[in-house]
Amino acid sequence: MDFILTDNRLLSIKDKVLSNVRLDADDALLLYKSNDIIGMGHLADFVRRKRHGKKAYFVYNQHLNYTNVCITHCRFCAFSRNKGQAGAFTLTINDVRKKLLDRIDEPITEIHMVGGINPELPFGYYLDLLKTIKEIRPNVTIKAFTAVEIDYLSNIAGLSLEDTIHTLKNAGLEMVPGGGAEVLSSRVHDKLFPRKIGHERWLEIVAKIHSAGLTSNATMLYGHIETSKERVKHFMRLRSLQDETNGFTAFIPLAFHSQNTLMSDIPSTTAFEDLKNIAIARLMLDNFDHIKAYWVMIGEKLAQAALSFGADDLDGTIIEEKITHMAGATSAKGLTHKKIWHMIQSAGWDAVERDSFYNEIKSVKKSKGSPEPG
Ligand code: V47
Ligand code: SF4
Repeated sequence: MDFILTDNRLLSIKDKVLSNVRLDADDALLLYKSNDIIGMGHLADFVRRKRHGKKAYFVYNQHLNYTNVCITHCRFCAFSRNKGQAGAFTLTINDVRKKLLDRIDEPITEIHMVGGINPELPFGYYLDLLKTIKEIRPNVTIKAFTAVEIDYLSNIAGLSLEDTIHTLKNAGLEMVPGGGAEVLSSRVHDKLFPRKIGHERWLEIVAKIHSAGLTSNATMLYGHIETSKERVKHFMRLRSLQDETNGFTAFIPLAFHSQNTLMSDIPSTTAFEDLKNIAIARLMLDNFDHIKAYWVMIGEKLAQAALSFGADDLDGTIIEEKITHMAGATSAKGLTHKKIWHMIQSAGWDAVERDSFYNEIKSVKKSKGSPEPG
């Protein structure tokens, strides 16, 4: 296999990739230092094709944010509000019911649900959320509550983490989204999100989620104050936990949007940086099956290109996104099934609709005149 590398420092990484040798932290740092984005993209694409061939995945999902009232005050967040502040909201169980019924005719397979840390809500509310979703849509997978929310729920329920996870699972929780990890670094934690759990607790909770038989995703919020070294440490921490539990499904790099946050002076990430993070994630996280290019954060067009830089998944239809749009995202708030399918096919990949666990729902080979589903 011939690779075009313009940075000769990447030759040793190429040799490792071709002979299936795990990259180390120094390799990752070198990749971050290098400007050879085509070279590293090519290597990441090689790894991605070995795993998934020409398939590129998406899911028909609906996002639900049950509250944006939050006492955690992360500096990077534009979504949260204090109780009573303009723009604050908390959905009642009936509001949730209505949001689900509004879309009941669409073949949604996943509900992605997260919210702020709102001290007004009792543990029973969270169980009611899960039960209501299952009552209205018995066949969807509920991917809900980050490790941060699960930590908080165990406090208010007065239960051990194990019992909290077990109770949520019995009420319908099937998978946990990757948020709340931010950057797994004490320095970044202390500066940006000191009231939220730190990396040790995040990893501990995720390990418990996995040992309870639930899978989860992992994210990394990049493009603020974190250094390359801290990003690399983040990858190494995730990779070692995955070696132990094999419970992670996908990794999702999240590009920081600063508008309306306490860090609004930080400029948007560049396409160069976004693609680089996707490629390095694919090369470093050799025990993660999937790397998602989250189109909401990097935009539809760049997400399409990211499929050739190591990503194999675009996430989904979403329908109503709040967290990134309140921070200035200019992407659409949701995509139709047809549009996301077209994004993938027109980039030269075979679009595969999947469920939350990457079981294939519909697979359409690109061929002249093949009808678009949906
Ligand atoms: O944890 C908050 C991030 C995350 C901003 O698991 C911001 O499939 C950018 O975790 N700019 C929540 N990011 C979103 C999330 C997620 C999204 C899509 C799919 C999955 C999955 C998980 O959003 C938070 C935080 O890291 N975030 N504010 C901001 N201003
Ligand atoms: Fe609250 Fe989450 Fe926003 Fe932090 S990122 S302030 S925990 S809603």
